[in-house]
Amino acid sequence: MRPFRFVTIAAIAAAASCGGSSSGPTTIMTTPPMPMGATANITIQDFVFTPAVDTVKVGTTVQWMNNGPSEHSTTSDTGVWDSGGLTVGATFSHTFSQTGSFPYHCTFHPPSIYPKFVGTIVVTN
Ligand SMILES: [Cu+2]
Repeated sequence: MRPFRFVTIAAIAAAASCGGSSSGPTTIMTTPPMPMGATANITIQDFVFTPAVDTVKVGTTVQWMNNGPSEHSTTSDTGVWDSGGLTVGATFSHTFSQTGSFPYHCTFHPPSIYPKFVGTIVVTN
């Protein structure tokens, strides 16, 4: 990978240096290579997150969808993310870039009243 990438950059530099004046658009990828993260889906219902515990790899984007009928949120217990109010059918996504265990709840139906309406995202390498 590394030798190929170096050669590619060298080729682009060479092309740019001998181009001199701007002769039309040059196609150069400006977006750095991003790791293709997986996605995981969690549904929110009255009153449960499914799956309640989801183990994902670093870089995974987790998407919550509210299947209602009430308005809900997915809110990190430690302030890592907060969807705010999600109406029926609304989604919220968060990409996990660090390992750890991330508990969350719904601010509209707090664990003090709905002790089983909680979830945890476990992020591993
Ligand atoms: Cu709720």
